[in-house]
Amino acid sequence: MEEYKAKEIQVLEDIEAVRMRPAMYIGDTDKRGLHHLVFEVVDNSIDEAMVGFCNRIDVIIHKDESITVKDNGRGIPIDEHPIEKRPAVEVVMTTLHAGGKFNHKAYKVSGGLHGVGVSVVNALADWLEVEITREHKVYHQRYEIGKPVTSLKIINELSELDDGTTVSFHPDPQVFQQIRFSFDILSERIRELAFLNPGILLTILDERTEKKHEFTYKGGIVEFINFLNSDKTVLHPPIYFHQEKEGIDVEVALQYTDTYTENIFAYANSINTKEGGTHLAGFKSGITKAITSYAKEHNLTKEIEIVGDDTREGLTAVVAVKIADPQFEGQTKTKLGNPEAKGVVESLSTTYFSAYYEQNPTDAEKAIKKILSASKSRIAAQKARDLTRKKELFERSPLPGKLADCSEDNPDIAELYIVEGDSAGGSAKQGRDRKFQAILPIKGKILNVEKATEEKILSSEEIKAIMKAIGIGEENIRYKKIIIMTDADIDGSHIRTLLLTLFYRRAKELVESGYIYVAQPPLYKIKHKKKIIYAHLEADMNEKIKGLDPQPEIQLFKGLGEMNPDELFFTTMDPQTRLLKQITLEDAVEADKTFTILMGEKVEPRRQFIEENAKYVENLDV
Ligand code: 0RA
Repeated sequence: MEEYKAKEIQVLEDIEAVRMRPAMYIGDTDKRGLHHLVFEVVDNSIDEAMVGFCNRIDVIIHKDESITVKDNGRGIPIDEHPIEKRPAVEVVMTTLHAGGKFNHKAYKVSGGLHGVGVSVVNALADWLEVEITREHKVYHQRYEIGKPVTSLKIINELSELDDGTTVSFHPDPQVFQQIRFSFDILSERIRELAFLNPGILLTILDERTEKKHEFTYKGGIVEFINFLNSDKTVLHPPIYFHQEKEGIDVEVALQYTDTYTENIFAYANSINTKEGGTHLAGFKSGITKAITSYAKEHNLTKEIEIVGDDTREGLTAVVAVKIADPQFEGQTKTKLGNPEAKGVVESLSTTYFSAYYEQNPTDAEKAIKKILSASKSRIAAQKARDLTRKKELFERSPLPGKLADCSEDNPDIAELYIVEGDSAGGSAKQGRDRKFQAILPIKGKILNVEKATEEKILSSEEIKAIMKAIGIGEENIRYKKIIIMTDADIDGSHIRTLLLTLFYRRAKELVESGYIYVAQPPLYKIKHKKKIIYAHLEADMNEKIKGLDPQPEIQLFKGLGEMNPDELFFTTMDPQTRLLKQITLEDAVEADKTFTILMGEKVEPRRQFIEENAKYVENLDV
């Protein structure tokens, strides 16, 4: 009895610790932390798959924002824990870090914020239910805010039932700022896990929308590369190696394309290390060494110096390491810190890629030709940059001339409107609140950076003005709200897409941080007696004119220029009344593919995309 009481107190203390400082366990209590709960549960099933007992994992987002994760593994053990005198599953669900006790894998998929254990999810869920099938018996237990509210009970027994574990939970609204799961965020991670764990079937179903994805890839990270590059022109087949050295398991696949973007995904123990780290540094320096020494030995460099950046232009790569005691660092704990990983990945990459290029000289030459053109473009761009820098020093005019800046210099408060056309730019300058709203008019179709070299990009006046105004490439950016304001027509959409391509390819952090917005000017203006009503959508307009006398006068705005300055401010720029669309990055893989398809060199995937998506177009104003 004393023992039992002591355990109960321990459980309460653990729950309290997690609820007092949830960020310590899951990063934050916002969007990231919310989705982390699901990954935590899925990771447990992946562990079971990695030891070979599970080949299917299903994730369901329910209408009430609860989640179910179901696997066909052995089932969490239900027998009485010898010391705790409670069913093992209850111990796992209620005690911090209990999971590890049952784990006998060589590489534990945990560390940092990851693998904190399902008990953390339980403590942060207003309810959680676990259902375990073992030997045709179904066991069930329910918890509320981390505490068992029922005992583990057999609720079914059927000979046809397979073993497995099902965990369902609902995040506690008292803990999380908002509870709304993103299908794209969950789906990206689940697809990634399918690539990293070849042969496992992972599915995700969104019951709110009936959207469903199923992922299974036998080819692992090589298939990942094929998937990433499916709409790009590739220069050679994917190159792949898998080897262990000094206790670190290293798997790398890479392929050069004719694009200008670098697309490298790095993982440590299946965790997407978005902030990079030692394994990524080792890979980068390994590939640079292999390329530069091959180029030198075969007299291919033509006196041009190749640097690391050049070797990654157009490079798609996946680097996945498994390491016994991973150290996760960085702001979001997604940077691998283990120093030993650098040397191991570097030496394996250098050795393997050097040998590959020696054996496949045609592939090597194609890659090196591409890299040399990157070097030339970089050197030319550097010269151009040096020139403008000198000019700027001389003229002392660091900000672009057509920027109408605001007086506020705190980037948390200051906003920049990038406006299509000089006439709308003029209205915006007159109508704005000059205290915190800056206006940068742009001429129209800016350069498509997807298809341009560094040199070409840096010689574009329009792009230079945008980068300079925001402070891209400088120490601090000047605005944390960058608002794209274009006409609601085809040209406007094109300009908006070109700007988004610029930000996504050249200043991804701005997109990742949620600093990019799109202004939503109204499409309709309804004059009724002395009242003026604005509406964004046809349905919205119809709703608003219901009950008014017939012949209300309706004007369709063709462009921003049709609004006078006060009207433009009131409808589109006034923080009290405006509607802004924030651009977020939920699925980086999908975003890369979309920009490649829409803005890249290949025509066929674009034609196909347009054909497939034409049915979603509602307003087409040509
Ligand atoms: C440890 C031992 C055993 C199963 C598991 C862990 C397990 C945990 C989870 C979490 C989600 N799904 C899971 N599936 C299995 C089995 C030990 C045995 O049966 O001998």
